[in-house]
Amino acid sequence: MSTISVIMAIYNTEEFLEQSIQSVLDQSYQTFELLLIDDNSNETCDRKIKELAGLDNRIKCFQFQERKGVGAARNYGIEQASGEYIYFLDSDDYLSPNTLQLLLENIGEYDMISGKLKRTHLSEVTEEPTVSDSNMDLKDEIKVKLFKENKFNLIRNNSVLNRLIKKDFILSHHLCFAEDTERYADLAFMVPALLNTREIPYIKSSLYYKRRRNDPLSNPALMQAPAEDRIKDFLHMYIFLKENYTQEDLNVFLDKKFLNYYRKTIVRFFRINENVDSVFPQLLEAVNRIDNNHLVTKSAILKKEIVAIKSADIERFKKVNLKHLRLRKLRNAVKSKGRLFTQIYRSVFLKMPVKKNMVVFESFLGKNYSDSPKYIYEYMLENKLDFHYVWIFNEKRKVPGNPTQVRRFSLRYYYYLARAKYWVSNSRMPRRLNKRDENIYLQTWHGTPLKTLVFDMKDIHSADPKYKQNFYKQSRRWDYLSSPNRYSSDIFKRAFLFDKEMLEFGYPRNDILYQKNTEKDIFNLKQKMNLPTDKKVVLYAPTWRDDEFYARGKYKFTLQLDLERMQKHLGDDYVVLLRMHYFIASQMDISGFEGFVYDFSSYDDIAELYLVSDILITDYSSVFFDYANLKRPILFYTYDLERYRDKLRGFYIDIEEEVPGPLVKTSDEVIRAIQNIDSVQNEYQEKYEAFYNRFCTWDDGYASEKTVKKVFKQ
Ligand code: C2G
Repeated sequence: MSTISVIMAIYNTEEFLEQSIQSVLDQSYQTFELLLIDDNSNETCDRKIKELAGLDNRIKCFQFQERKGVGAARNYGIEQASGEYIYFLDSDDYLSPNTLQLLLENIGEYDMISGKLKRTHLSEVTEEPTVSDSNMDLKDEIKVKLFKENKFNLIRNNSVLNRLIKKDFILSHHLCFAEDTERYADLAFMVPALLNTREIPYIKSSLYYKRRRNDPLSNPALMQAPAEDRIKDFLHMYIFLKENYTQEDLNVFLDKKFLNYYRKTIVRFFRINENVDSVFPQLLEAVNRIDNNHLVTKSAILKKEIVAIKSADIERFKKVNLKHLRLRKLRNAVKSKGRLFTQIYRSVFLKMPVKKNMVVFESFLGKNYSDSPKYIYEYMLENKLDFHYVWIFNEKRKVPGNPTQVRRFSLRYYYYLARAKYWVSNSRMPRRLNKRDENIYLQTWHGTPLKTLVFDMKDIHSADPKYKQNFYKQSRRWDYLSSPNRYSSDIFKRAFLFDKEMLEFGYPRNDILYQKNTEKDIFNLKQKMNLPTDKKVVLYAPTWRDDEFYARGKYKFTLQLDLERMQKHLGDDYVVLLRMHYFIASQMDISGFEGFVYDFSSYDDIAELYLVSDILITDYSSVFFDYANLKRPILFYTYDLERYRDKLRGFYIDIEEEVPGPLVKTSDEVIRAIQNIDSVQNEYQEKYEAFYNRFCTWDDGYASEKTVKKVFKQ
């Protein structure tokens, strides 16, 4: 039995380490040693390494006393390895159980064999083939790369990962990683490896999961470092390889790689003019090594730019580069209407002066007239404050006070956002908007958190994998943040990394629950909604599921309430209002239930629905924190609690202990609880009071007033 030495360089990856190591221990091929090279990680990570090293006596630990980088750590691993084969695994990645077996079974006389690299944001991937599945079609899927084309294309991803390599081959060609660069160190290893091989087999079902880190701020991966560092490493490696190897096919590959990288990354980096100075000397050194023949097919402007760099005249280069950037902008602008508008926004609207008395409001991404922005606006309107009001909507609608209405992402949208001094919104605004120095941005947010938020979240299961990164950038612009209770303030500070002014006045959106909770107002509302006034109302308002979507922002929802049974048992006394979350794109089918079920999913303001309903059914939505202000009964229809809490999101409070109502799992339990709602209420009275005291005492009907006085100094 041959031994595989799995080499893992580790630097501060304690949160991923266990899974990574476990995936090696779980391999179907068990003759291996696992070398952990700790590149001077922090204490928490050290502790984790020691703890995990005790799991199995095939794990061997080595520790650097100072940080040397991944290249040095891997080279050290090769020196220490006793196996006939070497395999590199990064300490935040993990393997499918049969990866090593498949590689070893098929390497034969070759020096190296490759498997497939899959990128993922998740810690768990389900669609892995099993050993027996993949054995069946093994012959078909092993592709031997014969290098008919340029063999260096094999390292388009620059990486040594998921390749099983014979140790003799490494030693006889003195293959080692670069130690003087943090990134691209693999190329120093892979280039001579390829120069010395004719063929490399590739086996598709041997899987390596490469983790895309979703939190580049708290714990960046190497490639998530600032652009300047990455560029400098790239240029360094390009120069090194050009200096050391002259083979024609390698040179074609390297120049192509350089020019692509230049176009895609370096030119963008130069959008800020001063950036040129920091990399110019190294860039000049690199460009001097380009073979002119490889420039022939390139665009005129790129050629001109390369010539300008070669002249070593930085001012001349800056001029040409500026032209290139302008040309690019123009090309982008004509490509789509959206881009054109953004260009006009940047180059025209943002140059116009800011209007001191203009306020732009947006609620739930322009979907409706609701939530705290609505109540702040109405307070300002009723008190006749001297402002020009603008609302962002997806469609035109009737709104009191006749404000200016703009369609989201229209040219007017950009115009008003550029000119208004104040922005009031309950969710994030797109990154492409620039906040100006005079701008004041009030973020009202949209709920007391039950589900973990942003930087408290681990894996991101939603349709937007760049969520954390984008959130961070977008939330840096918030000047004020509304908070409904002390609990939320504490979480917002941590989970949003928010350090500006928290408005601890309760939620403006809940003012109405104190001001309009009268029989007369409720009667009027029911009439406005065309609801029967002689029946009790049950409101069902669930949240969305992060992993069920058609596309970004368009989530699926399958109704799990048995409407037929509900009608049979409750139909004489109750009507049911369905209210889907604003992300849900699925249409509710309520045909056959007319007069019993009403779909209020596109109704503007859920606060009005709270007022007319006698019982709320929800799940993990923040709606119950608001509804509790009314002290009316709440049922938690949590049919997928384990999956939602333990896999998708995680909660801040113990839902089984702390919420002010029962957790029910079936339609029958929902029906029974409604039939016995008085005894449910009695049973939960104490918990309800404790809940109210913890989450609802800041709401008193005056949050809008206090907010306006603070933000608008009125
Ligand atoms: N909402 C609604 N109808 C629903 C669910 C929610 O109108 N069926 C509104 C409520 O105002 C609610 C808000 O959208 O408070 C946020 O909805 P959540 O279900 O709590 O989910 P999410 O949008 O993910 O926000 O801190 C709060 C969290 O960020 C949750």
